[in-house]
Amino acid sequence: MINDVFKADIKYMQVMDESGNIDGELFPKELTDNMLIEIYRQMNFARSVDAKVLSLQRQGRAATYAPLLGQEATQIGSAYAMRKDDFFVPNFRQHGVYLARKFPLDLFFLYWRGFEEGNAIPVGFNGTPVTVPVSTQLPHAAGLAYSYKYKGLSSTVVTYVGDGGTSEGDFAESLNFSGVFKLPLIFIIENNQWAISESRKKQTAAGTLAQKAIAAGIDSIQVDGNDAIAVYKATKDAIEKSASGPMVIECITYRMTMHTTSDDPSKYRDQSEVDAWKRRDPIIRLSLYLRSKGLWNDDNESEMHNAHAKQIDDAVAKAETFKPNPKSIFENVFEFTPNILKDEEQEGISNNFWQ
Ligand SMILES: Cc1ncc(C[n+]2csc(CCOP(=O)(O)OP(=O)(O)O)c2C)c(N)n1
Ligand SMILES: [Mg+2]
Repeated sequence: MINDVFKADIKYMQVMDESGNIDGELFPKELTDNMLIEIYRQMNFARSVDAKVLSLQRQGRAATYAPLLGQEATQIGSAYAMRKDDFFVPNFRQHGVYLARKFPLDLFFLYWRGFEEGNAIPVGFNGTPVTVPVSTQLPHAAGLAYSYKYKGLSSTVVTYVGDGGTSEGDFAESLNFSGVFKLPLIFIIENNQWAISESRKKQTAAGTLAQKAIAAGIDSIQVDGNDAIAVYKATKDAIEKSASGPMVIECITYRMTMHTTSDDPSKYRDQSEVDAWKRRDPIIRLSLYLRSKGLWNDDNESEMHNAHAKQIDDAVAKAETFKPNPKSIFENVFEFTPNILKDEEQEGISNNFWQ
């Protein structure tokens, strides 16, 4: 005989379509008009900050940068669902989450100017620094979630990984560990269809990335990652039940521009693909909804952009006054500075390198 011993399916959720129409059954009851306006503002703020860093980078005033353009709904929708005491563990592209969780804007610009001092997380900001080695943030997230559970705290850890990052061993290991120990951990897969020049299609033969959770005994869902309301709802629902275990949320979104400022996507993908995704722009969709309800108009839009521009310019000006201390290259590397580094530091002092 042959019996089925296991069956599973993956659901896809969208609450707001590309024209701003809402599925009333799924719309979260607690989401007020003011909250939606705030989500819309945060998405615009993230996009404006992103454009600013890109422009600074092109002028030689910022370092290599990974833009978030197109991924605002995934980042702000999930950030907005998090509670203050929840902990955020990013990779290198979640600028929108940092900003929505009120990371100091001048420190943000400082880091992307190339100064590690900007990556020093202020006390009370529940998040880890930017992590570039792909998926290495995930075992840390699992460890944090384990510690919350061990200490009997009710906080949830929300971590982010790209589509490419789901091919790493660290992803499978973190899923497995959090499934076994039923950790309060939410994995947000930011499936932006590309891992530098490697397409989602070539990344894995799996039909969805969400289904990778199944083998670890973890619930998962796929959501429209350009629909801020769907991402908010999926994250909120997952946080609410995180005391009983982890959850994987695959957000279907699109990286609208280059991987980083060192990349040229025209070498490996067609403009027609990018154009097709422009119609699914997460900001336009929410704007259509708010305007259709009489909650937003052109005056609100220009006032918002003016206020954001001022806030951004002030923070850039502050970040650009920063004077690095060259001696800081010796700090925070070893618990005790080895003699060879002490000698180098001394040599620098003798030669006035630090003046
Ligand atoms: C362990 C490791 N391998 C390779 C790289 C180089 N690298 C940086 S980002 C990236 C692709 C990541 O793609 P994805 O996980 O989809 O995230 P996205 O950049 O699309 O947000 C690679 C290969 C790295 N940083 N770390
Ligand atoms: Mg990707």
